[in-house]
Amino acid sequence: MPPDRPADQTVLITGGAGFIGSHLATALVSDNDVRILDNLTTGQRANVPDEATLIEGDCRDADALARVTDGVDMVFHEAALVSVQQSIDDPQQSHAINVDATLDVLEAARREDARVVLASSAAIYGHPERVPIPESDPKGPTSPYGLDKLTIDHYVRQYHELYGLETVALRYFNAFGPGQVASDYSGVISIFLDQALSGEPITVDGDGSQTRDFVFIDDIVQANLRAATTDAVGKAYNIGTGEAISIRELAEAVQDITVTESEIVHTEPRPGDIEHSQADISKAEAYLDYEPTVAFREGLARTAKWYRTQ
Ligand code: UD2
Repeated sequence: MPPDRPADQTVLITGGAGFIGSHLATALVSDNDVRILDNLTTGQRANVPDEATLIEGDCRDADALARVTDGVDMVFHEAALVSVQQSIDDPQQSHAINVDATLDVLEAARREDARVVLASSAAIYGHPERVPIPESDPKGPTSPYGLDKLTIDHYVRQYHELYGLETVALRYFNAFGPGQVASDYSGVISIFLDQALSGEPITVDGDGSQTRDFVFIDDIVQANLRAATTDAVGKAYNIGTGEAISIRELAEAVQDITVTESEIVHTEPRPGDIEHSQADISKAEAYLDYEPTVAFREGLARTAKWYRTQ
């Protein structure tokens, strides 16, 4: 069994000032030399741990990328345009940030012979034929975001097959936790907590029967650490919990945990929304020894606690 986390490595985290990247940086800094490349569009300098080196720049800036990848052993590529809606509004921008930049990162990694762990997404499945979804099921992304993630999910595997580069794609389901800042474009948990803690109505799209597999940030980090050391490279893995809850249940859990007076209101269903999403995580369990450790209610409580301090 390989070690469960990297040590004494020179590591680059793109998007390391963002939600997932900064948690990953925090987990890695004590045992590794951590560099972060982030253009600070959505990421924040304050998220970056003191021991990490932040280079402010874009993955598509050849000079900045060459500088941060010089001598690097592994790259966690978290930088992305994460909003499905923004990708629908501007597919070219999504392609540039999500695909072109990833190719630049892959080329730089190829020069350095560095392992690449990619942030892929459950969005590549689109409307699944069944849940839980195994990795091998059909892909039918319903947004430019999903299509872009599918493209790079393929690219990282191809870089393994064509050039022998050690690559792993992690298909994140709905990640949440402290540090995920609420905005029109952010995940539903951050939006609901923000609404509940400011006494605003909690806005459930449609009847709220749609379901999601919400995975707490600590488990997303765990999956990345395992992907960094595994021998089972050249593969893609679902990273969720294997469980799903409905958006209505989520809204009620948020009411409960925040002890808010906010009411739940139902708005129009979101056009093209995915009805059910739930990961089959048996491949990650088998190859990465990945195991979800934070139960949904506990993760929600920890996230609510963080929001209170904001
Ligand atoms: C999320 C990610 C996306 C991708 C995907 C993978 C975000 C913003 N998007 O898309 O990047 O990785 O997961 O599975 O994290 N909803 C409400 N009220 C609100 C906001 C949302 O009811 O105010 C509903 C929404 O209609 C949907 C569900 O909550 O049914 C989840 O929405 P989301 O935007 O958090 O995430 P999703 O699954 O569309």
